[in-house]
Amino acid sequence: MINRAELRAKIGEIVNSTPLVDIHTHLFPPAFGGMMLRGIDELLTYHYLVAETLRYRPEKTEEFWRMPLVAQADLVWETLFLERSPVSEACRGVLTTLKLLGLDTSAGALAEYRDFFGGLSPEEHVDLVCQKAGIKAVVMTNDPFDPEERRFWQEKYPVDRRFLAALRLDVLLNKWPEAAAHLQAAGYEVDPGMTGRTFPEIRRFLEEWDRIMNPLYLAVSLPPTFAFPEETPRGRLLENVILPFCRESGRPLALMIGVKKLVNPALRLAGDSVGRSRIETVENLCAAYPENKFLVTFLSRENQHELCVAARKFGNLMPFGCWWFLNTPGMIREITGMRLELLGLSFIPQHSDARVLDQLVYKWDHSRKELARVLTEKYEDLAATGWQLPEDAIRRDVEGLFFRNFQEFLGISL
Ligand code: FIX
Ligand code: ZN
Repeated sequence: MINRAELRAKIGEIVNSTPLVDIHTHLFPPAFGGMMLRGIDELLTYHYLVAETLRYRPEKTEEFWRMPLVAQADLVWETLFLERSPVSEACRGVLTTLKLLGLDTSAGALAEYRDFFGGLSPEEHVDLVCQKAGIKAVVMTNDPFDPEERRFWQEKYPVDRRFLAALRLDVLLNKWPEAAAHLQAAGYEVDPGMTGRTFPEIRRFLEEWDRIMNPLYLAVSLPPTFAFPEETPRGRLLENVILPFCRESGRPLALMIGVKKLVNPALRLAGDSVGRSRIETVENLCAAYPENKFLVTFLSRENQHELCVAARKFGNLMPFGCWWFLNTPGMIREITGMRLELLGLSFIPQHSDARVLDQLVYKWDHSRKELARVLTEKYEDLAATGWQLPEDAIRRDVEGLFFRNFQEFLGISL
């Protein structure tokens, strides 16, 4: 008869101690200067918390954006932590991070927290957070159309091997006229009508940035209405440039589907919403391009089950993460349980989407807790059949979920 308490404890220990690769973040290493966000004021002004704060103070929205960062953080702290209990996932996350970094959350002393973070060099801070969160490496979101970021790449920033690149294509695929103007200015022979040498020149652009960044994958976020095939600039670029490049370079294409951009522009980065997407689009791509590899995450809860079913049909489809509005304990449990039941261990359970270095501490603490809960339930069901579950089998499974599935899907070793 299994000893449930022993099994539960063993699973928890393995999940909490297994290092992981965080396959999608918006983090940058210290070499990227001001693009690297860290510390309590950046934690408190995370766009999730800005949206929650402005719900209580909608009249302050325009004024909020004119405030200096510290004043914004003070307002968030006052609104969400002092005037009421910080029960939301994003609020709880700030407190989990402070607690796990050894700070006294009962004091509620912002000045003390500011002193603590102010005393850490960027390099020390990365070491501390990666150790606390059990991080082997994070994958960044790298935009070759961003003038600030482009400068760091062209200055050949010193490499921190814990920060891996992903080539982000949102401007190219979702804002073609802007991208065409940028590419023309950069000396590529493209035109908005996509005639002449436009496709081979965009291929040259991709090859140039692939050489500079050495990205693990190419990525794009897409609206719920995303369809393929599609006679649009996006559809033509995918068919004629992106998919051939990914196939020939061996780079997966990450499709992050279901974002309704700026439904409330006044909230800026916090203004995006969610819509139910069409699984047929993913099925069409996986079926028509069997040599291509697709990392896919949907933003809508309603797309999760059909993503699992589609992944059962296509080995070149790798579901990943509980993205954004789905990165909550309840959704992580629901989605991970569904994936374990339909896909076994052939998926990537989570990514943090962290924008602030310190978020890795809470996002992974919270996710590891929920993953351990769901895995325990499934292993208990297994053990109840008499199946043996030695520790090294559980460790092998968790390493698969936390980094091996990703590196095997990429066809590399991280
Ligand atoms: O497209 C994306 O990478 C999204 O994750 C972001 O745009 C979003 O703002 C975010 O950070 C969600 O967690
Ligand atoms: Zn993201």
